[in-house]
Amino acid sequence: MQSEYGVMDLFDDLPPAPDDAYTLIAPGAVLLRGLGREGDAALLRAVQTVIAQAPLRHMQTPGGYTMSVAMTSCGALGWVSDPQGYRYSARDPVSNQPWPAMPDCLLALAQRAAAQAGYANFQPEACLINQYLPGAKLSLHQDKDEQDLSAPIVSLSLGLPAVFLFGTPSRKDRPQRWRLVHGDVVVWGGPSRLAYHGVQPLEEGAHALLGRQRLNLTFRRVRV
Ligand code: MD3
Ligand code: FE
Repeated sequence: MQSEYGVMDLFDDLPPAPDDAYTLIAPGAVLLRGLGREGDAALLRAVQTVIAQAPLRHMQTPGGYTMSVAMTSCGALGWVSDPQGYRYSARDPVSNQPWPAMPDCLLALAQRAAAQAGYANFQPEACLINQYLPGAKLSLHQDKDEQDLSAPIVSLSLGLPAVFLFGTPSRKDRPQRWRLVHGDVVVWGGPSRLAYHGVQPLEEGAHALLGRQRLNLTFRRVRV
């Protein structure tokens, strides 16, 4: 397989042959440019159905700050934060109800993306939905609260573009910057699964379908 890094040669099992939209951005991190663009209206409707049942909310960090990103979840598990810290929970603490089911079109897209990146049988239990309004950002962090670190995380970006920061598993390494636009899907697995990452403050703008916001969905396998 060709790649500008040549790193795929290090894998015993090569992922499927890349098409035009396949970009290896780091070992184990595959950008599928525009994979979510074609079905965007249906994807957005599905997200809006979730948000109607489990509204977006600004969570508190364990350090006592309020996040600028508003979040909610769907699927068997969702992401919650309280004074005890961050964790996955089967219920939405706002409603005390189970999270809304993961809509089929969202699950199907995540599974298709994972398969294209070389992960067959991806079964996400959680889909976290992040809403960025202009100025919202996400500081550099690792996602390590999932028990199953062998599964990738799949992300879908919708709406306004964002500058995504992507480092390595060492906080000392200076992150790369990638512009993620509407419809971009990225699969983060293998050596990239524990990479530090973040999002720069969202620039002002208006997207044709989503208006003055960016939505990011992350699909996660939590339990082994
Ligand atoms: C690389 N979200 O929800 S998505 C998050 O755009 C999160 O809202 C960002 O970081 C956003 O935790 C980035 C891309 C992403 C998600 C998870 C990763 C990249 C990742 C986990 C490991 C490595
Ligand atoms: Fe993250």
